[in-house]
Amino acid sequence: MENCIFCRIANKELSSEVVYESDQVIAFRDVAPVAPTHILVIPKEHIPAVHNLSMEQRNTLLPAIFEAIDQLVEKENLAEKGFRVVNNAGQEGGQTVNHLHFHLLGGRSLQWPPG
Ligand code: D5M
Repeated sequence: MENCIFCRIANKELSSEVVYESDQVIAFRDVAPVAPTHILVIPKEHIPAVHNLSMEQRNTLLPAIFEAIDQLVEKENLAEKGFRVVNNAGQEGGQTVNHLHFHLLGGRSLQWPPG
């Protein structure tokens, strides 16, 4: 989608530190990390937010996204100490980029509840 920053990253029109890529998914380091590991995992296809996924996309894309997360947890050595997967949806959910993405956070002790 034109003017979508994450579509531009997925299309390699905008540079980013890519840490994982498959046919359907790309993952890259967040430009403003809030933890030692802060990776964004996104579908290459433009989907605005998690509640916009069609049933077919839920069955195909979500497994592909969680396969990426699984591999990144291994690669970043996050399993032993723990990590967090976050999806912000909509304005009050804290979503600032309207292209579905999952934050993978780890490498420090994470607090709960979020603000
Ligand atoms: O998270 C959106 C996240 O996207 C936020 O943590 C900053 C990050 N971001 C924004 N632009 C870029 C680029 N160009 N590269 C890497 N990361 C980026 P949200 O859940 O929507 O608040």
